[in-house]
Amino acid sequence: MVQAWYLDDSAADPRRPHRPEPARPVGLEQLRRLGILYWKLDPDRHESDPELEKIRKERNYSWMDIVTLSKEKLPDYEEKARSSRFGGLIGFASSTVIKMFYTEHLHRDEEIRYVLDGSGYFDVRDAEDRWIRIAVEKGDMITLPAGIYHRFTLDEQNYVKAMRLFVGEPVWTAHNRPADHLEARGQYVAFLAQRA
Ligand code: KMT
Ligand code: NI
Repeated sequence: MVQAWYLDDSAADPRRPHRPEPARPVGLEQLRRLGILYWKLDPDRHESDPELEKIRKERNYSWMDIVTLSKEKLPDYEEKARSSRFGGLIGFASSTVIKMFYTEHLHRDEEIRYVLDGSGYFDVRDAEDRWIRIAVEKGDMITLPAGIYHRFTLDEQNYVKAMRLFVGEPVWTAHNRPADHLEARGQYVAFLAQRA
């Protein structure tokens, strides 16, 4: 099961777990109330997995690619035909890319990731603006709703290989905080209020 917890206040390396003592775990139900969905899949079957196909069909995740991120390496495409796409980030040093992921931001669309190998941390803001850390690892598929403030970092393994999915043609634009004027943000805040 996916592990999540409230972040501690330490300013140490973000790749460390930052689990407070005593622990402050966060469950799947709490994540669901923030609009975050989670599935556990078998990544060894990702090329022909009926479970994955079902999710893609139900949620209209028509587009996909696979990216690899590591501390040393540039974002890398397995499918060379799509090599022009890394949200326009091709050509940046990998440390720059990784810093961009870790800058708090939101998107106008869902962020859907399926971890095929390796691991990492998605940090998301709860309804009271506190950071929750979600540790994703091999087999974890997660969607962050449009308008949620979040960030991503590799963990101490420094390696993740993930499928990115999208409804229609992908738009990777990250709107750094503050981005409260965006419609997607307004809609997300309304969604949270309606659940409170
Ligand atoms: C993103 O947009 O934050 C990423 O693609 C990070 C790597 S996927 C786990
Ligand atoms: Ni993002």
